[in-house]
This record gives sequence, C-alpha cells and structure tokens, in this order.
Amino acid sequence: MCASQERHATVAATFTQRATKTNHPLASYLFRLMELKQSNLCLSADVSNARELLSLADAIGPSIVLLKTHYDLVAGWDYHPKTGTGARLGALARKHGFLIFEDRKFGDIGHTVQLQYTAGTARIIDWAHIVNINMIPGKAAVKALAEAAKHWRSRVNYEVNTSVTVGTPVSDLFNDNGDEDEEADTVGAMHPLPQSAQQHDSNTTTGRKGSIVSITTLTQSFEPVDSPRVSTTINEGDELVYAGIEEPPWERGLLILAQMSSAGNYFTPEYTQACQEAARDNKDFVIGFIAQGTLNTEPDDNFITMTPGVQLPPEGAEDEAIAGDGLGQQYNTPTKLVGDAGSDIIIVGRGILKAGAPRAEAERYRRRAWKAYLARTGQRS
Ligand code: S5P
Repeated sequence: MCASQERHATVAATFTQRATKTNHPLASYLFRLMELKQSNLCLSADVSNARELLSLADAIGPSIVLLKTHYDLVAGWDYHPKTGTGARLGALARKHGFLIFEDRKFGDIGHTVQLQYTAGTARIIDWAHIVNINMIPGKAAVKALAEAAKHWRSRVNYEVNTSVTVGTPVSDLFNDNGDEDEEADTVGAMHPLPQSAQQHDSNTTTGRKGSIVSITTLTQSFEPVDSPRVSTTINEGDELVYAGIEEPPWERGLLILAQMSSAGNYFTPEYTQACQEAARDNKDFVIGFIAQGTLNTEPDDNFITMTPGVQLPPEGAEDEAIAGDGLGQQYNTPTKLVGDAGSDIIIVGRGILKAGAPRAEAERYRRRAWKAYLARTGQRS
C-alpha cells in the first residue's frame, strides 16, 4: 500500500461509518451486514455440481457475507427462474444473510455484456446481487452494465403480466408480400414488448397473392409485488429469513477487476488507475474493486475492496509461508491483506473447500479476517 493509501480515511473507518457515507444502497447494506455478522469473508464456491453448491451455501452461510459463484463451472445448474439454482441460492442467501456475487468477469463490448448480464439462459442479474467486469474492452462496458442494471431495476419489483392474443382473420388484403407470421416477442429484459397490434400477411390461393390479416395483440401490464424479494418457497426451511437486518435492496452492484492475484498478470498501474476512474464515473453502480489492496485514494472514495488469493497457514504454523497452487495463483494471509493492504473482504476458495472440516475452517478464516479489520480500525477484538 502506498503512502497516500495508508492515510486514506476509509482504511481507519469502521464499516458502520462507511455505511453512512455511501450513496449506493447495496454497498451500504453490505457494510451493515458485515458489522452484524462480524464477517468480512466471501466464500469462493468453486465446486463442480449444483447439489454440492447448495449444500455448501447452506453449511457455510452463517460465516459469510458473500457467496461467490462461477455458474459456468457448475454441472447441473438449473436455469429455471423461480425454482432453479439461482433462485435456490437466493433462498439460502435470505436464510443465512449473505449476498451472491457471480464472478463472471464480463469482458466484451457494451452491447454484448448487457445481454450476457440480463438475458440468455442464466439471466445472471435476476439472482446475483453483485457481478464483476474485466474492463479490458474499455470504460464503455462499465457504463453499459450500469444502464442494463438501471433498466432492470426500474422493472423488477413489478410482475410482468403478458397476454398474447392471436386474433382470427378479419379481412382480406391483396399484396405481393408472402411473409410468414412473425413470432411474438419474448419478454427480454432489454427489449420491452411492442404494445401494438401487428398485422401479418399470409398466402392465399389464386392469381395475385392474397393475404388475410391476423391480429396479434401483445399487452403488458405491471403489478407491484408485495415483497422486494421473490417469495417462492422452494425447499422446506428456505422461507426462513435472517434476523437483524432488512432484506437487501434491489439495486445491483458492480466490482471492477483492477488487480489480479495471479503471477505474471498483465495488469499495469495505468490500467488500475483507469479502473478507479471508471468506478468514480459510475458510482451509482460500481461498489468497489477486486484488487490486492485498497484503491481508495481520492478524498471521496469509499469503494469496497475484495481480495482473492488468500490462504491461512495451518493452525499452529502461522508463520509459515504459503505456497501458490502451481497454476499461477499466489496467496497472502488475511492479516497482510486486510491489516496491511487495507482490503475489506477476503475471498477464499480452496483454503476452505479443501479443508477436512470446511465449516470450522470457514470460521477460522472469518475470525482472522475480522480480527485484522478490528486491528486496522483501532477496535479491540
Ligand atoms: O485476481 C483474482 C481475481 C479473482 S475473482 N484472482 C482470483 O483467484 N479470483 C477468483 O478467486 C478465482 O477465479 C477463484 O474463483 C477464486 C480464488 O480461489 P482460491 O481457491 O485460489 O482461493
């Protein structure tokens, strides 16, 4: 951490204080959740099948404030919007009080990332409170995701009721157009339905091509839902709601991948600086960074730093160096990252997943990272 970062006010401030200083509802919520659960631990749930993912989320949920997914490495991911894996993770998040972070690292042009975020089979925006971006294509992709989230947000706490009525032929016309009937638009998050009657031609018989008119009327109405959360109860026990804090806001949040943990990565200080600028330009959507230490340098900065590449030496051998994974990953301890480098949340995968007793190990990581936060902010543990 450079000298200016050491002095930055957010390094010494408590999460409670920082909650009051952000205008982003989800960032504020996350700060308060951390204080409530005394946890600044994110579990990187890199397991290979959906059943394992759900049971892990249920088991480790009490220790964490964030569950990080890579949905594309999970076999058997169920895409059903109401009963699928995303929705079931949502129910577990409600039960244990954590947010879901899909580590999608969007990295394409603006239009493409909008669709990857809001559409397709996964419809990530529906179940992930937080996503991240690999900003290599440029700052425009950040803005594009922000716009997509804003659009989604403006519609999400309304149920969309769509009725499609295909009318019977009402008249004959003659023209030379033999187009097939078009299919009704689907309710894509980025594509509002046309609310007009559409005329489609179809072929008829003799001489000149005749056509009949079918009327397809698409109507769309929005009805407010009672709860800001989807109320589907999927499994027994899933209806439980974590006490002590209200439900998370609907606002979605973005993290910018500004530094990486892997050896020999191509991130440069100039690039990291561009990430900081993009974050400041999109404060109503960007909540922070994936980085190896705080990137708050301007007086008004209050971004949350989340750091992967974390492992603890075995109990009783705290001074031992931690080896990388042989595939480029490098590890540091919570004390170094949270205490010295000013990171706020540690992201831990295999350090917990490969332990003999993952639940107990998650608690060990939680305690160590929280202790480092308390020491950094001058609070007693
Ligand atoms: O710089 C990074 C950024 C990320 S998001 N380095 C990382 O390792 N990650 C992710 O954090 C990575 O994709 C993986 O899901 C997790 C680290 O896992 P672990 O098993 O090494 O703790």
